[in-house]
Amino acid sequence: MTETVLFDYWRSSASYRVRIALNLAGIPYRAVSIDLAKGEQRSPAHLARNPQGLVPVLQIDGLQLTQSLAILDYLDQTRLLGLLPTDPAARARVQALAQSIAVDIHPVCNLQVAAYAASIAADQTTAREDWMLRFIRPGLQAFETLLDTHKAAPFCTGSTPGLADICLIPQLYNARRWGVDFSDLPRVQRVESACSDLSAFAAAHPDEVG
Ligand SMILES: N[C@@H](CCC(=O)N[C@@H](CS)C(=O)NCC(=O)O)C(=O)O
Repeated sequence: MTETVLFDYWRSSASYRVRIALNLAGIPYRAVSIDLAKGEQRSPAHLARNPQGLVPVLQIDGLQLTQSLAILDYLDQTRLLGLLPTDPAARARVQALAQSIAVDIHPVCNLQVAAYAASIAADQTTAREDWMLRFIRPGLQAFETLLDTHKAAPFCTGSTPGLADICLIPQLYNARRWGVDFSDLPRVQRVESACSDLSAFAAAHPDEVG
């Protein structure tokens, strides 16, 4: 069997998603840090792994995979994690929750996007924080409303953790990092509490791997 290697960065939300899924799957892996603060994602060695210059990259089963959602899908399908329901309508709802974070919030708050926005801001003192607040807070408020519609518990969409939880928890870490308050979002907080009780989530936390 080939060794599973995750090229990641401790604070990267997209990497954090994959760490959670690898833990849920019980797959031992070696983590190789790509230091985003030092620009290692743009090194020739990393660009050879991922021409996008992003983490995570996962080497598994003789494959080299990029894009966290694609990696989660691969792990779900090959390790039968049950991250998505089989019913098409329920599946679409879970994907909508997950994508509201991974497709809508996360990309505009990515390192290079936020850094560029801050660099062209008139007042640069709080530009990065203002940018994060501008996108993360409404995104989480909408997520709370979507959760309210589902009325599932204790996780986003039921009694077991799924794709939406895997996307939410790293986004909450990121929100705290940038001082975005979500103490008024009770459903989001309940999901966070349920996930933090699971070792797969706890062991993937940036403080555990950084
Ligand atoms: N859609 C990609 C996004 C990956 C991504 O944005 N990764 C960030 C860290 S969370 C990164 O590598 N940023 C490096 C940079 O902006 O230079 C995925 O889900 O894997």
